[in-house]
Amino acid sequence: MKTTASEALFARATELIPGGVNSPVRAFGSVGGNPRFITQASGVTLTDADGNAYLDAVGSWGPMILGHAHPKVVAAVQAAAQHGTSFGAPTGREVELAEQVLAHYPGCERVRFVNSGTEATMSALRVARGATGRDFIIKFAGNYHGHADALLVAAGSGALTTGVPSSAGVPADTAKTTLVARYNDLDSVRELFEARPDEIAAVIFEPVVGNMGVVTPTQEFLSGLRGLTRHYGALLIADEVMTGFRLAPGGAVEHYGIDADLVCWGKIIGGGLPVGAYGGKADVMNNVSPVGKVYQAGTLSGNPLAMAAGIATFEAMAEAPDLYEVLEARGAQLGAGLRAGAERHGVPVTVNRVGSMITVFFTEGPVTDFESASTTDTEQFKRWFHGLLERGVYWPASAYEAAFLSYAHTEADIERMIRAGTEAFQGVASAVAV
Ligand code: HOZ
Repeated sequence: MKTTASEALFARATELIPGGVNSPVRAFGSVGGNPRFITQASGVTLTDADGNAYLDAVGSWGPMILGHAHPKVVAAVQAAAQHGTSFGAPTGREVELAEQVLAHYPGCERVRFVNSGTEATMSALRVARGATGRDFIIKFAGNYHGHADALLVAAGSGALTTGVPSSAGVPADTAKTTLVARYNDLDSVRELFEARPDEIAAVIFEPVVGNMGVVTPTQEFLSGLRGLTRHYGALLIADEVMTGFRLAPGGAVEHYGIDADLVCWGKIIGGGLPVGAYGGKADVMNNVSPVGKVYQAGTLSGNPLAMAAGIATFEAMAEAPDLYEVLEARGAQLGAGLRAGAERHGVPVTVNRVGSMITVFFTEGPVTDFESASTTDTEQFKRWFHGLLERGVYWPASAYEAAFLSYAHTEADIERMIRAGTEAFQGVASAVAV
């Protein structure tokens, strides 16, 4: 596979941009090799600067639930752009998208649009602190909620991939207010509440973790979190940036029946344009300025192009009544196929999946929390990743990220992924045997 154009671009980029990328995992640092510079995407296919085509399993890390460059979304963005790209003033599209988001989350009565998932979680925390008058928060090891100071403690995703789960540059006083519990372990949460019964503003969590690879919650954990937060007067914040509108129309909140006080979204609601949002009950959200005293603002918040792309995405999703069945069927097919492929070549793996989010951990498992996720063999993953890439399958370049499927993936695409994955497992097995 010729990669000279990507190599030349990466060489130029590294002289201009730290690590040559604008988001760490893209640099291929943990898997080695040269990142592919993408020139275009359509449906399930990515094309790089050398003209190589890849079957995509990343889906821009979640937004592309319909596949890339969906005609309806592209047309909506083009039409919106003709009328201006930013006004810094309210628009009807914001109202329309807010109606769409809230209609799917009956527990939420107000929503505020921002520009990224990071802004959404950061703002939700501020609301929780403003509403409760408390400073401390609880997060879970290996959960990732964007790169705001308070949340870059024991973080997953790129922070975990690059080995800096607790970032430099976060003031010690800020990090001190972030308490870290263990995912799927209620006792670890209870202990933190018992030590500070009146000081914890909120528990923030990924209802399905996508950022230490896919890790699912137990029902007991979910209902226990609700019970503990209620008992201690703290808010429960569900970070649905990855899972919102992906696991079900009402995301993980609907899928698992979670009663959250605040929900954060991103990715799908912007149809691939930069967007985030946070919402909740009116009494909680009315703490936000200009109604309340919690300040949060943004020149590009509610941007007309992002709103248009989000609305068009919702319309196209509504026109696909079998959307969630198809996503589940493709996910199940891929999960079963990869498990069988690994078994055929004697490679011990744990495949965690919910709907169209999936991770292959190179470990016996089970993988239920950060400690067990960390047992994945990153050398084996690396080999497997490159095995896929050489065979034209673009998988997340990290052992600790989720792959995302789309409605555009056909059974035949998944078969192709399984074939490539199985051959790549053979490569892993031969390397182990040497
Ligand atoms: N850390 C992001 C996914 N969890 C990756 C973002 C990107 O590199 O685009």
